[in-house]
This record gives sequence, C-alpha cells and structure tokens, in this order.
Amino acid sequence: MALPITCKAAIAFGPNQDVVIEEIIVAAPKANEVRVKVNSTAVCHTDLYTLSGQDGEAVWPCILGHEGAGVVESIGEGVTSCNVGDHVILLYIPECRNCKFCKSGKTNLCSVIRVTQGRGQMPDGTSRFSLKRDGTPVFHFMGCSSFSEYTVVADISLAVVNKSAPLGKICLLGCGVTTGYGAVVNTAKVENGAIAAVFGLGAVGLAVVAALKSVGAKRIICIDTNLAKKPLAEFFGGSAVEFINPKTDIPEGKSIQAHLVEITTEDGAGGVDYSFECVGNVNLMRAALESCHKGWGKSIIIGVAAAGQEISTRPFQLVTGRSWMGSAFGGVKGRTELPGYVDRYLQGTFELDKFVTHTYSGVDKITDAIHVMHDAAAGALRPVITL
Ligand code: NAD
Ligand code: DAO
Ligand code: ZN
Repeated sequence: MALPITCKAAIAFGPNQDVVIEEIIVAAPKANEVRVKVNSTAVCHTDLYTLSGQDGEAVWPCILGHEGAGVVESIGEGVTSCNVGDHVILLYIPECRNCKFCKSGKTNLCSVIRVTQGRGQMPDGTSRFSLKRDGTPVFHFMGCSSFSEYTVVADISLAVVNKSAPLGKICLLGCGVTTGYGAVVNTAKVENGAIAAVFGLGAVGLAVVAALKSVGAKRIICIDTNLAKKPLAEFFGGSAVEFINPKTDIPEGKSIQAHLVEITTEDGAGGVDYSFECVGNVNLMRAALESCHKGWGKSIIIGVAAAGQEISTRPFQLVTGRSWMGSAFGGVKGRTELPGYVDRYLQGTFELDKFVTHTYSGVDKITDAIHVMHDAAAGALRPVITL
C-alpha cells in the first residue's frame, strides 16, 4: 500500500502572482489512479494564460503544468494500463476508450472525467495535494499538474512510452508540438502541394510549420510580429517558407488577409488552401479565415483566446466554401498515438530537440522558466525543467 509523499511543488495561489515553491503532501493514488514521479516538465503558453487570470475555469490554489513526463511510482487499485517503473507522458485530454466520444471515431475529446478535471479535482471529486504547513487542499490543473515533483493522475490520463526516450525531450509531446503537428495531419488533412498560412510562430505554430513541410506543402507563409522567428520558421519549414512581419511588411491601410489573397492570386482568384491561428487572438482568427481561398479554404483555430472573447466574420465567407474549424491537442488520442510519436522521435524522423530553447534543473527554477516565456527577447519556445 503506497504512503503519502512529501515533496516540493510550484503553487499558484492566484492570478497575476508568481508561483511559490512549497512543500506539499501528495496522497497515495486511489482506485484507477496513478502516482507519477515527474522527471521533466515544459512551460506552455496555456500555463501563462491561466496564471494571468484570463482562464475563467482556473481554481486556486493549484499546481499548474501540463507538458510533463515521468516514471510511475505507484498505482491504485484496479489499474491495469501501466506498471510501477513505466515511463509516461501526462495527458490533459484523457482516452478512456469507452465513452461516447472515444467510441465515435470522430474526436479525441474523451469526456469521461471532463467535469471534475475542469474543477481541478480527481474523478472522485477530491484532491490528492495539500500544503504540508497547514493541510490546505491544493487543486489539480488540466488533470496533470506537472509543476510538482510527484503528481497523481487518472490512469486514462497517461501514455506509456518507450523507456529509452529522454523524458526531458518527450515531455513536449504532452501538448504544443503534438498539437501543431496533429492540427495539420488530423484536423486539416493538408495535402502535398498545398499553400498554407501560419499565424504565430511559438512552439505550436512552428510545429505546424514542421508538419506542413513533412506533408509537402508548396508554400508555407509564416506571419509573426517578431522577426527573430524567421530563421526558426526556415529551420522547421525549409525553402517553402515565406516570412511576413505584419508590422513592417504590409502597406499602410492594407489588411493581412488582403495581402495574403493578393500574393496567392492565380487565374483571377487568391487565398491560401489552409490557415492556422496559433496565437489566441480573435482578430487574427478572422484574418486567418478570410485569407482562405474561396470554395475550399480551411482555417484551423488552435490558439486559446481569453475567456468571454468572440469571433466574427461575414457569413458569406462560409457560404462561399471556406470552413472554420478548431483543433484540441491536434485531434490526437494520447494513449493510442503518443507511443508512436516517441518512436518516430527515437528514429530521428520527428523533431523535438530544437523546440527546447532553455533548460533548468530543480522545481525551484519553475519561476525562472515562467519568466523566460514572458520575455520576448529571450526567444523561448519551450523551457524544460528537470525536476
Ligand atoms: P507563444 O506565445 O510561444 O507563441 C505565440 C507567437 O505568436 C509568438 O511568436 C508571438 O510573437 C506571435 N504573435 C503574437 N501576436 C501576434 C500577432 N498579432 N500577429 C502575429 N504573430 C503574433 O505560444 P504557444 O505556446 O506557441 O501557443 C500558441 C497558442 O496555442 C496559445 O494561445 C496556446 O494557449 C494555444 N494552444 C492551444 C492548444 C490546443 O490544443 N488548441 C494546445 C497548446 C497551445
Ligand atoms: O472536452 O470539453 C472538453 C475540453 C477538453 C480540453 C481541450 C483543451 C484544448 C485547448 C487547451 C489548450 C491546451 C494547452
Ligand atoms: Zn473517453
């Protein structure tokens, strides 16, 4: 029988405050739960977004972090999908293989623990975390809480992967890189020879660029307000990349969508075949949709906008054959598909290393890693903290 563990974690006490490193008690896993010794975690823009108070669903105090990988330390009653010592990637979209969503064959949005996960709880409605100093319960985050030396997750929220893969790299498969890649191959289903536009070149947008290259896109038009992203786009997308800084490269008074339609016009009509919004800005979402070609253009929303924001366009944009779609975790079913992504990384056919721009050691450094994500000049894609 597993006992409670005392360890350190980064606690988010409320919006717009630095996380605080505290000792916590991590309870033993209950039935169908797994306790994981977190080896590595990255910081994703979504952690910052929650910490900034824009996420209406956040519950405080909580332990953030959702791009994590580690080793199974103990398992609760009834767990058959993993064993102590297995190497795992944490999943913020679980895969139960049994709910209406999982069985539909149409989506990766398993919903069996959605309600409690959204409340920062384990599936039984309670938390496994508490502050050591006074016993205050601490909420979970996105079913993962990887900013802790140990975490407890539902057994359906783990992908068991090849033990020879470096956990400090494959933790990235828990969110941003998989999301960008999956949005191209699963959601948009981009074909060889396509013309695509990518708005925003963080880790998500650059993963979109890499995937577009891998499927043979003919033109990959990358839009970012930070010129420093140009060489990165060229690294991931090669010679198909064209870079546009909307602040400097577009004539005064002209919209980015008008510019994109103009530079892609052939036989009297223009627009990209596919566009991807990877920022979380509703104005860019509109621009991305309106950059699409009449008759067939597909625009995929990946960025997460602040709570309460709305998108708009003229409905005639859709009547005339453009599609507006969204993608969560790239449509990827984590337990089934992530082991294959890890194997492709090990074979050298899937890029992860270049996304790791900063490395830190120890849970105390999570604050530094969060700060580096806020510092545009640092050019951070993903800081990875080895716990
Ligand atoms: P990031 O902050 O690292 O990257 C955003 C990029 O957008 C930066 O390069 C920035 O310079 C650029 N940018 C900002 N404003 C711009 C503008 N007006 N025009 C052009 N470029 C602009 O973020 P990230 O980690 O790559 O995440 C991107 C978005 O995707 C976030 O909103 C995140 O929450 C979301 N996300 C969604 C999913 C999903 O499953 N749908 C998964 C992971 C992340
Ligand atoms: O099933 O209703 C649901 C929600 C599932 C979570 C999807 C979240 C996707 C985007 C969040 C960004 C992740 C970092
Ligand atoms: Zn399910």
